Amino acid sequence: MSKAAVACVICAFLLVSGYFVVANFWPDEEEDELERLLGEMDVLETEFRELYDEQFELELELEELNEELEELKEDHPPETRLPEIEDKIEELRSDIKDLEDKIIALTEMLEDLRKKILELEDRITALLNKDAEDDDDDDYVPPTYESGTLSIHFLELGNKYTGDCIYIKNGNVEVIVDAGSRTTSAKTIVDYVGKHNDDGIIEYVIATHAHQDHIAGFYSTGTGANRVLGVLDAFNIGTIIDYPMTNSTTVTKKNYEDTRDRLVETTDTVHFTALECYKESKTGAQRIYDLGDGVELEILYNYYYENKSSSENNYSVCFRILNNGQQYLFTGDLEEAGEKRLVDYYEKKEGGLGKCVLYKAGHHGSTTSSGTDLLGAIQPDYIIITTCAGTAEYSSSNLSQFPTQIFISRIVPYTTNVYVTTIIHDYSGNKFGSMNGNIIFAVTAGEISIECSNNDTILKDTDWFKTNRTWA
Ligand SMILES: [Ca+2]
Ligand SMILES: [Zn+2]
Ligand SMILES: [Zn+2]
Repeated sequence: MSKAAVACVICAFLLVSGYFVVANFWPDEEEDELERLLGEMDVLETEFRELYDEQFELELELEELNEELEELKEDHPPETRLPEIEDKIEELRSDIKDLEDKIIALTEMLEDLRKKILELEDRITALLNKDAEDDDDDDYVPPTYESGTLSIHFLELGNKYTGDCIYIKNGNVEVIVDAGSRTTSAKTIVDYVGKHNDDGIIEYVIATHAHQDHIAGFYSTGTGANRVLGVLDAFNIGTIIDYPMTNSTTVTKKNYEDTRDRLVETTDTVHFTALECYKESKTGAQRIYDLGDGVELEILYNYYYENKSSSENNYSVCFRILNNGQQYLFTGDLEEAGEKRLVDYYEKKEGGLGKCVLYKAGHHGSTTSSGTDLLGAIQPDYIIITTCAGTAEYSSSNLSQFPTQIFISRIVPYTTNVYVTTIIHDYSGNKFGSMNGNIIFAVTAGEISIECSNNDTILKDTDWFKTNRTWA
């Protein structure tokens, strides 16, 4: 996690809804205190990351020394061993012991740091909760659907950050895909899903990749009165499917994985990587999960499940929902290189991915995803972009801000049915609001409907679009 990103996790607490900029109404001392705590958090996160990397290096070194020792012992059996070889072996053993001690010490330091970070998060939450409660305008009641309807909900995340959380409901069978964008999104997501969930069980959870804006809302934060339940603790979880590969060393990733592992150890939750599902290489791991009423969840093969990439995004779990002849495609933040492999693989395997009525725009409508190969292969009728339109989070140049002009130009040939969750009014001033809002794509007996919490205006007809983009 970048330093700026960590600070942002906390900034998100500032905002409960829409246009309010709570910080502006704060007494100066509280604002100063918040600033101080955020600075402290920044330092701790950096320290955590550095120690984590150091530990990783030492583990590699340890592995090498152990190999060297084994080779030496093999090459020189005890009966023929010369004194200088004995000395060398002793020396190696002592080096190994030193390294092991260092690694143990580092592990303890990392654990301490993590506790400190959680405590700090607590204090920040407490400070922010003071003001946040008054502004909670939670009067939106999402529609309920009769049985036989499959609904796919693209959620707003309660802050100005781009990220994913998709809630899929088919009767009582539910899937949550990602829980972004920051730890503060957990409450927003849990509240929303809680309004729809009847059985307390989320049958499937998919964590596409280890980026903060996809996993930060999965785990709980705070203690006592400030405890905020993450998605994994708020519901009973059936099967967790996640990324087989990661380069990440962030505390966010560790917190998510620790929570996942705790559930697996202490509850009935099971966990598979997407590769285990695709290969069905573990008992219970399936390539296709039956969600009932002719609806299936199919884990697709992504080359980067088992090959290294410099981009974490390429490790994204890819899957499709098959609904009585219709296909809906989800590729997380998969980038163009990964998309090309995906298209190619399914081209060879089954003559192509085939038309996908619904496509969740890869990587929030960035230029690095939704390449022409993928779009050509799936010919989407509906595209949902989970982002804050016009966000300066990743770029200060207008045309490169999500959804980018290049991305728009690529989707123009396929459909005007394009929807976006959130919009930025003033990024540095923490002002954001709903674009379409929470977007629900619902299908009953093959009939598609789109219902949004704010409005149903398609992207190209919005004021933001008319000012900032061209439909060409
Ligand atoms: Ca359920
Ligand atoms: Zn993302
Ligand atoms: Zn990502």
